Amino acid sequence: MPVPRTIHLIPLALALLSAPITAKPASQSVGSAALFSAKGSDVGYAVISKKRDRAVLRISLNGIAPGDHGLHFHTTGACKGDGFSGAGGHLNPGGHQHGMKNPMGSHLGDLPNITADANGFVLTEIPLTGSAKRLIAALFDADGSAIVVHAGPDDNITDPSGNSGGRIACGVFRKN
Ligand SMILES: [Cu+2]
Ligand SMILES: [Zn+2]
Repeated sequence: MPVPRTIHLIPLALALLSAPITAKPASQSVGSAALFSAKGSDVGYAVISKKRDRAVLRISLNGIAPGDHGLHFHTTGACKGDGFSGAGGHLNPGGHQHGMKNPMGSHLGDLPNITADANGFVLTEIPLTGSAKRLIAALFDADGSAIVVHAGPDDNITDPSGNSGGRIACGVFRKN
C-alpha cells in the first residue's frame, strides 16, 4: 500500500529535520579577523565560533616562517604603529600575569603556540578555555581586540609576553 505509507512519512520527515535544531545546535561564527604582515601582505584569517558557552578559534595562515610562533589576543583593535604596537599588550581583563605555566597567570589573551609547516602554512583549530560569553565580551569591548602572531615561540611563563619576539602579523577582530 504505497500511498498511505508516503502520507505517514511526511510528519516523520519534518520531525527529523527540526530535531537537530533544538537537540544539537551547530557552532555559530561570532567574529573574524583578516591578518596581514608588517609589510601589509595578506597572510590569512582567524574566525571565532561558539557553541553553547564554549568558543573555538580557527586560524589559517600562509607565508609564515616555518616553526613555532606565539599567538595572542591583544587588548586593542588596532594593527598600527611600529611592530603593531597599537594593538597594546595581551587581553587581560583579570589583571593576571602572562603564561599558562605561570602560577600568577594567565592572561585571557594567552593562546597555545601555532606551528607553520615547511611551506609556511598554518591551519589549526584551538578550543578556547573558559566562558565563551566572558571572552566574547572582552574581545568585542569598546576598543575591540586584535590577534597577533609573533616571530618566535611563547615560553608560556615570562611576563608580560612569553619572550615570543616581534609581532609579525596582526588582524583586528570584527563582530559578525
Ligand atoms: Cu602577542
Ligand atoms: Zn599573555
